[in-house]
Amino acid sequence: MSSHYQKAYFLLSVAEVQQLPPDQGVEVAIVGRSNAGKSSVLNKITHKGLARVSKTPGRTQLINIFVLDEQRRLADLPGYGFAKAPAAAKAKWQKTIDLYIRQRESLKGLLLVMDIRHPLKTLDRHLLDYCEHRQLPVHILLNKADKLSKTGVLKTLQEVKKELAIYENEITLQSFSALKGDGVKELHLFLNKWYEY
Ligand SMILES: Nc1nc2c(ncn2[C@@H]2O[C@H](COP(=O)(O)OP(=O)(O)OP(=O)(O)O)[C@@H](O)[C@H]2O)c(=O)[nH]1
Ligand SMILES: [Mg+2]
Repeated sequence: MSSHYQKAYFLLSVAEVQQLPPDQGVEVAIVGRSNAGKSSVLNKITHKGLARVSKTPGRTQLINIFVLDEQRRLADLPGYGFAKAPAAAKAKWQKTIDLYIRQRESLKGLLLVMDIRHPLKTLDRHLLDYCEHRQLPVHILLNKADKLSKTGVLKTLQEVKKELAIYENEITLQSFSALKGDGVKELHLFLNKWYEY
């Protein structure tokens, strides 16, 4: 059922992990390179207009917390890999994400959003290495699938899957289009498991 997700509402934005809401229940975080479509994915799985979608990459600099119910949250994390970001901002991102993943006990797993045309970039791999180290489950969305043919989508899914075989933590993947809505049902079903709906 997608109704759980349609009820989502924005709670707050924080710059520091210390400002996050109480660490209880289940939290799922959306991560990925700047411009991969994190905010668009969030809108698609909840409702339109929840997260701001920007045309300028690197807009989401804060951790935005959305609430599904008292025990379930979604966190939209700042995007990484924005070439024009100052070094200080990049360092800050790394520190924040590192702290967040390390300390957040309610964090059930990461939704890693990648542009299907540019999967597994260096920073995505760093993040996956880190998640493996911390034994954190990751569900990968190959977003913007509308930009490829059906064959192209299947081919990329296979190639990425092959590359993920080296990881020992739980990693799953699917194609997605925040534009067209392809993959939403599959993602809801997947999230239902993490949220124990
Ligand atoms: N064609 C296509 N475009 C998409 C899709 N998802 C997102 N976009 C576009 O990609 C751009 C970036 O989307 P955002 O959702 O703002 O990306 P983001 O990852 O949240 O970006 P930051 O917050 O800057 O890190 C926007 O112009 C979106 O309209 C998709 O599935 N297909
Ligand atoms: Mg965003």
